[in-house]
Amino acid sequence: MEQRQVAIIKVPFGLGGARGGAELGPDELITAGLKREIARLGLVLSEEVRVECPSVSDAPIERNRVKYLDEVRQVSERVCTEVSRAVADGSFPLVLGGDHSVAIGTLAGLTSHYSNLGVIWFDAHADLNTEERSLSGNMHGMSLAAALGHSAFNLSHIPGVGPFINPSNLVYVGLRDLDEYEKEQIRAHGIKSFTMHDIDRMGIQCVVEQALAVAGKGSDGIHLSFDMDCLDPREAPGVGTPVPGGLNYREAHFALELLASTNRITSMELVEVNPLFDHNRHTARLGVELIASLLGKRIL
Ligand code: B3U
Ligand code: MN
Ligand code: MN
Repeated sequence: MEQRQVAIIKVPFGLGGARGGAELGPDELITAGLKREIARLGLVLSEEVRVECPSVSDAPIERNRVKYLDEVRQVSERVCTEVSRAVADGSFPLVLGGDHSVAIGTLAGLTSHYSNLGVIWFDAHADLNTEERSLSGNMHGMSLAAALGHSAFNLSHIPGVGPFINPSNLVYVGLRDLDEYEKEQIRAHGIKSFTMHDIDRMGIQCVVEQALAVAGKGSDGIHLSFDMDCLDPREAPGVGTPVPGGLNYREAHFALELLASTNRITSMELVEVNPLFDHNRHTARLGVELIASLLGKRIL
């Protein structure tokens, strides 16, 4: 990481997820000691903003097939503004979700500064569904489809938001739960994907090096989008949609340490921490440790 200034952007939004609780994620990460870790690393916390988010109590009862579209749009616009401002200030944007629909705003804000943004997406899921093809109607399963320009939902009306992210600079790590339509999309667009099978076969080091090569090729910035459900539920039980067979503690740390050592990552978001399914703040503490690894923490 080149910047020594970090901007924390908290997005307490859970209406894009399958079940409530992700809106508690940002505060849980702060309580688990995130700011202390940032200070220990000698980094300057340039700002800490809290994006105002609608919750179930102020949203109408959802009867549409795609759930809380207006709320996701509102939050996306606000996240976009905050991320864009943090980059303009010379800070490293650290977005704390919230469910993974917050990535729509993050990516929009980043493309207003980076003309060719690389994206590394750690997730059990591909988040590639469109409004028509989603089986659940949950927007957190559609964020990349929006960012790639595949869905009707987009933020191109916001002045300065760049063109969509390029599928050739997008790479997945940790996939293991895909809908049929998402599999077709990955093949059709040739999106580089390292599934859990690939991690078992090649090892996490090789996977991360290859992922960096894909995201970094010709790009002027690399965003790390880290969905906590990429981890095995035994490591990270506090997520909304756990899927067995995920990354273990050491693989996840090693991956983020490797990414940190390249100094190529220019922004990060950590999403889907859900305290309602956690035990003793375990998942949030792990999230904080992983952010610290990405920001440069070393054992020795
Ligand atoms: N692909 C499914 C499941 C899912 C996506 N993201 C999460 N779950 N966390 C969907 O709902 O689109
Ligand atoms: Mn996700
Ligand atoms: Mn996921």
